[in-house]
Amino acid sequence: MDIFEEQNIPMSLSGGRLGYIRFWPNWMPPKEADLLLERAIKQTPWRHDTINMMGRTIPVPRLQNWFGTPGTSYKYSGIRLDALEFPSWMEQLRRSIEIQTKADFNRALVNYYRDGNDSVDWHADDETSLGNEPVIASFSLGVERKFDLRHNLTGERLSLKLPHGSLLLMGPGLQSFWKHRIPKSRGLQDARVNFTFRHMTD
Ligand SMILES: [Mn+2]
Repeated sequence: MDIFEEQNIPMSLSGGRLGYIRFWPNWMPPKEADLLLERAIKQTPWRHDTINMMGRTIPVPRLQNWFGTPGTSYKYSGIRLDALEFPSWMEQLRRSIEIQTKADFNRALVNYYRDGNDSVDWHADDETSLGNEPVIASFSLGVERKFDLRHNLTGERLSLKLPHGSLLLMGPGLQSFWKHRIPKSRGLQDARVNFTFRHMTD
């Protein structure tokens, strides 16, 4: 493996509150990633959920679905996602990512950013159901999007670009000390699909 395919990104100290990140910008070969993107867009039963904010119903600015142990569910922002069984192609992806990251995953939130108008606002994946200091692997397909990080106390900002086929491991500290987002990207026409693999107890 080319040494540039794996980068350890030191998150600056921020009062000793480190967030652990590992990044493989060229994790999946482009041709394989192309096929997987096409498959993900076609074969995922996309949901378009709405959230209630101050008495108003607002569509979530992206499509999504949730995979894991059937009969379980995941709740965030008032949305309940009942787990679908991993299709075999996603199961294969899950296992490859487990091998690369040496972590265990049994859930995936899959997001479809149809174009630059789709986004996810500042948040941390810190629901109690995800356990203490969750480890989350984020795999990106499709058009490159910006991934912003902001420290909760210092306001320090970091930005990464997440290209087609890249793998980002968000480790201890990242959800408790930082928020992250995918900002809108004006004029961008192309789609991105993102898988975030997580671990939850059944
Ligand atoms: Mn997130």
